[in-house]
Amino acid sequence: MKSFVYLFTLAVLIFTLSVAIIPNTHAEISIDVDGDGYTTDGTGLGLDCDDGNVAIHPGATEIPYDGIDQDCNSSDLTDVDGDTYASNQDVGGTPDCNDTNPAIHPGATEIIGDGIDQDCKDGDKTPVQAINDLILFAHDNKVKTSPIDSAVKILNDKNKSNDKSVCGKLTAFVNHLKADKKISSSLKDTLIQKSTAIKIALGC
Ligand SMILES: [Ca+2]
Ligand SMILES: [Ca+2]
Ligand SMILES: [Ca+2]
Ligand SMILES: [Ca+2]
Repeated sequence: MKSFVYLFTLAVLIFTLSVAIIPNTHAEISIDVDGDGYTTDGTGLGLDCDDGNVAIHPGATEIPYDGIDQDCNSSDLTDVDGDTYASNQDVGGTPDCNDTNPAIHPGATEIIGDGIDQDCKDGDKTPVQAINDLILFAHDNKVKTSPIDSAVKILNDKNKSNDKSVCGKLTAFVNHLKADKKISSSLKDTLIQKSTAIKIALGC
């Protein structure tokens, strides 16, 4: 019995010593090589996605379009104005022709005749170009345009005094659209939106 107690005590002593002497190989080693306070194991100020660059860490100033993720949010900044369209400096996707203005992007509402290309397509439009495009778009969608067929001629005849008559023609076209039950509501909405934009440009 004595020898058993002796052996047991010896075993406990050896185990205790081994735990104390052998280093824990699984322990995390916190590293902050670049000294920005962010580490490779998330201790300190947080996890650093590049421990070799002091300008890269969570909360760092993001530099747009450089292909580098400075603020460690997993991507470079390619949409500065936050309109969900990446800048034309970015490769791929639908480009934003003005990444400092959220009202300008592909598919945005074009304000006719203001000198600015809001929808990033074909530049700004004059009211005449817009009516021409409206007529072509309507014909492509098999919609009759008789109320506005003379509008382009009226706006192009260099006689400003009759330009306002186009307002009435556009109103008649919109009423004709509203009454036509064969036109889908989405197409109707698009045509009415385009017509309304031209009326605004003409000061109707
Ligand atoms: Ca860093
Ligand atoms: Ca960047
Ligand atoms: Ca934009
Ligand atoms: Ca415009």
